[in-house]
Amino acid sequence: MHRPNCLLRQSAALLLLLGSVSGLSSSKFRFKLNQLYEVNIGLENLRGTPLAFGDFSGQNDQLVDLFTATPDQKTVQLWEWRRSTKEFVHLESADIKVSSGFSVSNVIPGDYDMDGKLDVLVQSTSSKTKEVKMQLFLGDASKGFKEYEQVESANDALPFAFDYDGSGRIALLGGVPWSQRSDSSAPPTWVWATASAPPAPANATAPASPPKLLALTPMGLPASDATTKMCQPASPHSSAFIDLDGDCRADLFIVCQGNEEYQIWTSSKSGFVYSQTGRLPSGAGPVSFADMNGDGSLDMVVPIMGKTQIHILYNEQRPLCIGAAARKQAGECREFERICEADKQFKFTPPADSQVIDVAALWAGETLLGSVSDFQGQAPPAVRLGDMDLDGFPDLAFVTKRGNGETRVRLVRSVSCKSGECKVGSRKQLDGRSYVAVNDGVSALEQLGGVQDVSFFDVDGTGTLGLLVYYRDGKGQKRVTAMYNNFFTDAFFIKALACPHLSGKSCVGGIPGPAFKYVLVTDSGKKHVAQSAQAPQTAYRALFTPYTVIGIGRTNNYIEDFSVGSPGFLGHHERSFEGLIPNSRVVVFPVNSTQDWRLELYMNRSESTPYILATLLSSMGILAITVFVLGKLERKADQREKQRALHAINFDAL
Ligand SMILES: [Ca+2]
Ligand SMILES: [Ca+2]
Ligand SMILES: [Ca+2]
Ligand SMILES: [Ca+2]
Repeated sequence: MHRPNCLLRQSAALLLLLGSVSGLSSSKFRFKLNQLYEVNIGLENLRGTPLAFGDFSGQNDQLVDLFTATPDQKTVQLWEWRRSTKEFVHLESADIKVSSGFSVSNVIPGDYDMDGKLDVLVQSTSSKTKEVKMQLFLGDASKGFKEYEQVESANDALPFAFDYDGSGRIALLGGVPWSQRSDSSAPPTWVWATASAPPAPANATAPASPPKLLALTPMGLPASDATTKMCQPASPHSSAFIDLDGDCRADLFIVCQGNEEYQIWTSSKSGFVYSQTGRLPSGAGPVSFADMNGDGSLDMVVPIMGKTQIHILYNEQRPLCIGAAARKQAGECREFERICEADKQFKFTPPADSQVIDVAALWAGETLLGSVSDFQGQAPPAVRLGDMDLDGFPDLAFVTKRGNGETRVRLVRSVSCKSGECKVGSRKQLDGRSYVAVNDGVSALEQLGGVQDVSFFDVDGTGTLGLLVYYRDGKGQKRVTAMYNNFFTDAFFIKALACPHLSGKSCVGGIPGPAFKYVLVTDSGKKHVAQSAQAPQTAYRALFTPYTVIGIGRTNNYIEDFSVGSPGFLGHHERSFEGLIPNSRVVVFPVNSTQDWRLELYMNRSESTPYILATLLSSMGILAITVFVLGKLERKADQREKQRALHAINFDAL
């Protein structure tokens, strides 16, 4: 299905029209003004901390369910999204209790056994010993979860999800495990991955025991890389599985112990190869990634905790070939047809040259919130990146604190720079962006005090990113609420998700590490390539949704080139699809050994669909009436004609 063909488009349009019949009566999220609205979506009764998003029921609708921890952090709860009532409902049968002496610190949802149903890995920490217990629960997509295996414990830092062997299966990467903690000669990084099934003994009568889905082994690296050791992840860390050299294949980004340096290991056919070590700004909080300047490379956004600065460290790669014929010959730029080509010379802007957003200059007297209060095993809240206005450039959401302890969610929009005003990067060659405070239409956010954390999510599945806000109310109770984004409902988007092809039709967890790279046209008509990543971080309540929302601005054109990369080591790790329709949901099933990737396209209902349907139905009605009336007139005329003919014959007979 390389090109979504005409028939597909027509049937999609028909489905869309039929779908909107039910949509005509739904007005839960119809608002008039361009602003944020706090919405009642069943979370009023929730007490606890949000942990992760996942699609438990797996209806392929890209609506998400929410995993939370109870206030005492002893139980994981699942809040399931009900389509009919448009609200979350606590699914009590899916509650998971953790062992006594341990507190839930994180969950990593995903399809661990590849049966098309969502499973969940629960990470809980002992505050006394720092042991991180990990339990894998397999889901049944309706009632809840059953414990499958006790995974070997980690020590202190939380392991995060990646693809170890290019199979599309979820594996975990972490530091020295609990069982090796006193062995000073133990390798610094370890992997929890699916062990290959042991061959059944020839004379066995009983079935072989089921394979371990997350068996512990030291991290294997190509023999050629014996010189540099992979560093042990810091605790807490913001390590990620994300494409950083531009080949659309996810690489490893590890925040090393001490929180001053990071290492990048690029993915290749032979495994993970050492690329570079870099420095983080001092006092760095959790690193977030997004293509901030829309040049096709994923950049770093680093808050300085408890201070007022957010640093943007640009990923400097070969630029696209635009009006640079000479450089094209020298191979200094990236051609449009080869947007998923690696640039081995890539590097990040050093901290001294980073672009800095000064929070205090936008909101006087406010600093970044340094920690989430009253949460054990915590990490500082990250800067959340999402394209709120769908213009193709990520915007920021974060939590600030005033001197008197009041906290607020703040939104910063990325806007274009006046030409030449902000050249960024170490050689001042990249186009930067300007960042402006969003102060209008956010009164719903202003009213919320005691905010602890925020994340982006698409509330009703229509493609605009709303907010999930975690706060403590006046009585100190842990609460969660949602904000509906009614600012920019007229811009276009693509919602993308890459899934393991083994899981068959349904897609619940996605796979770790896919990259989406695409050619966009800005509102001013300029072409550029941008990149997005699918849930690149999974430790420390990273709160990514399984799908990726990609803003494509107000140009209602087909997407010329939409490239998808998966971490596979075999054969083809990327494919490009042409002619995607704006406002559609795209589900890709990569088959890395062949070019047989499957792309499914779903159209989203737009605001005007009910009117189009009404117009279509009324025109059909008018046509039907016209046909009926004309038919009747015709019959009458026929009868008259016949009678006249009859009279004529009788007259002649006389
Ligand atoms: Ca499963
Ligand atoms: Ca890569
Ligand atoms: Ca970039
Ligand atoms: Ca934006």
